[in-house]
Amino acid sequence: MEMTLRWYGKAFDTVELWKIRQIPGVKGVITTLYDKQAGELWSEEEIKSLINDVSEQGMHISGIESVNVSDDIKTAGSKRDEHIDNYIKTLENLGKQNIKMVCYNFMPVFDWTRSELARKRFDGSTVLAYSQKAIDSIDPANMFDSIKDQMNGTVMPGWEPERLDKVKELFEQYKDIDEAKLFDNLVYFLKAIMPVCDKYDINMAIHPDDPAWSVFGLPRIINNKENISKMLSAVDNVHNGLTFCAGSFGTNPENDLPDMIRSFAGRVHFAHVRNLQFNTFCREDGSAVKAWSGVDIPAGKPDFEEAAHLSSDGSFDMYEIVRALYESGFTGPIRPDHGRMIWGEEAMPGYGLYDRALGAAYINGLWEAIDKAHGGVR
Ligand SMILES: [Mn+2]
Repeated sequence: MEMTLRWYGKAFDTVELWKIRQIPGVKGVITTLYDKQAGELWSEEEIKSLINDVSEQGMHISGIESVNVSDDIKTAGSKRDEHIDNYIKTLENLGKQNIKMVCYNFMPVFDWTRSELARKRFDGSTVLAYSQKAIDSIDPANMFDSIKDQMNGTVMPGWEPERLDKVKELFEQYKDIDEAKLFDNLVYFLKAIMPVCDKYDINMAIHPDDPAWSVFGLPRIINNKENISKMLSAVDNVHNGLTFCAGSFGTNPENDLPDMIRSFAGRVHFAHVRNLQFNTFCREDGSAVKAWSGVDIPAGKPDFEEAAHLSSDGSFDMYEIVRALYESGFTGPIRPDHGRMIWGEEAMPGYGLYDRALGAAYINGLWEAIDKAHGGVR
């Protein structure tokens, strides 16, 4: 694996690259052209300039998160083929610059959903949190208003004001899209881009839906082992792979994360590693669940908050997650995911420097220990 950190680019990120470079073991960043709209072409010049911004700080780009997929591609809208052409050319331009991992998602309307961006924890840190009760009481058209004051003046990915202005139109665009149609549109997209991925050896890494169940009645197709298997076999090409996001799949405690990692060995091209603390959880019918990690979660509508990466701070067994990555032969970029806001830092919620740096150090420690227990082969 290669330890990396996500970075939103010079113009958008509150965290500077020279600081990221001082995190032990981090030489690569995961980045994007943050001001590009989904469906737009990324020119070679723009990509070169991004590479230059990173390399002048002594670092390199380990992958792109994300090249966003447009709503027309997701809904088979009138501009689908035009946008797919642009996507193919973008991949070609990235491939020519030796960028070989591209993360994307196929979620309708909202890239991810949380009800709070700054819930206070027992230690005074603040974290992103999800309460089903709160979500159930929000009109999706007002979702942006409900959290915009918590963004610390930043623009969060998937929550750009110009996009959220169009929320009603977006819901209209998705009204006839059920899970089967969304899946067909994903397969259509993947089949169209596989030739350019084969040519440049680009690993596509779809990001799971977050949370891993339907929100506001929107369809969800990348949320559990069964659906991932279906997606990987529908386009059975090694370049059609997965971002294993522990925090997203893990929103459903019945998703056995180590088992999923092992089952998808060879198709996991990117890993997001983080921990969640469950306060309550139940299935839609109200029944309690047994969490894969063995922790007891009181039954009740889903309520979880993001925790520090350390296992004992949340509900996941992080050692088992990292061990499954190691033992399944994972070689791609890995990054700590959302961090808590600590030590008075003001940054994009989830994307401050301090707690993500602690996360990187902790994951590196787990990896080293697991590697040495296996004889230090990697
Ligand atoms: Mn993630």
